[in-house]
Amino acid sequence: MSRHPAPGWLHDLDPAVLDEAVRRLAACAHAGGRVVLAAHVGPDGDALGAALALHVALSGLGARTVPTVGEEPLKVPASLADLPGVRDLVTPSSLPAAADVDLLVTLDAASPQRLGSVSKLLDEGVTTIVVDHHASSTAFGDLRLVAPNAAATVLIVDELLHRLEVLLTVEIATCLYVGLVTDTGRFGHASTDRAAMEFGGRLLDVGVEHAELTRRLYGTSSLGELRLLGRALDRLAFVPEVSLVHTHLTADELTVTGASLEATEAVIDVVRTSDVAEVALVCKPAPDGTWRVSLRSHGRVDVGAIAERLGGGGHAFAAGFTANGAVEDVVASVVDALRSGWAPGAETDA
Ligand SMILES: [Mn+2]
Repeated sequence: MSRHPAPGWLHDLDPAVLDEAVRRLAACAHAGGRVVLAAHVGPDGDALGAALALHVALSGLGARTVPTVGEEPLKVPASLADLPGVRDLVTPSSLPAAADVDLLVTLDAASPQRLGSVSKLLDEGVTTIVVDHHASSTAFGDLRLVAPNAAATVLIVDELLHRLEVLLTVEIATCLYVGLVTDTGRFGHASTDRAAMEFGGRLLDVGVEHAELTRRLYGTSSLGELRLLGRALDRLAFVPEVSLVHTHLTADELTVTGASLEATEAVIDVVRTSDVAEVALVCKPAPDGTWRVSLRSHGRVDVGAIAERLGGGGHAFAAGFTANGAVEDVVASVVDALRSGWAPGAETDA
């Protein structure tokens, strides 16, 4: 049943827990049970791709699946709006009561907080399978499939589907591919390994239209988004002492340019290309008045550790946290964290 060769990240998982998760999912599907599939709030391609791949596959096996994101109104990034199953997403207020849910599967969410209001199902004791690849994952859930060495959560989902003997359709493979290509930075991040590359190859074999998907994910910007990028780049600042390049956006700029909050996600991808800085930081205004702070590292600094210290989380090379107050103070808190020592361990490409 296992792949040739078995992917290295598989060693992160407890085989007994993996078997039990597969057994529960199969039993639930065959009994027509109800499974809530929860992507994290502010869903990215990996979270949404993982949830929707499971949604399409498990519903095909007979489960009554409820894919969801723990926030409303539901905001799916435009680049992900055409994913198979996206129209089936249910808002948290329309979720079934805990008593009517047989299983909760959380996807790419490192903590209950990342589940938004779906976390109430956890609190109410619904049996929960955690599927994730964040090393920072907190100890929640009943069956934990957390593989920090997996380049994306969709790889773990693929393993589950393989063990459930689900044949990948183009629909399922498309969801999985979007998770893979976004979380590996188009196969460019240090997390990209042989398992990720081979997974991509298998998905192409299924018939994923990868060039069209990549164009939709990365190759299109509205005028508002480009203007927003201009504003952000215009106020770019460099702190040589800690090798940090940083910028921010204001809520007014979002309004004036007509760009969506999701468009701000693209800013960090440009800022991080700076050739002088090890770490990139972008502060984005969230609708609730807080700052959503994105951090990226080229590999010598563990920005996941810094984000965690500031109340957030993520990976060694890509992380984030939420902050209040003046943007200068937010930047100062990161400078302080960086000044207190280069966080070790990121260079191993784990
Ligand atoms: Mn992920």
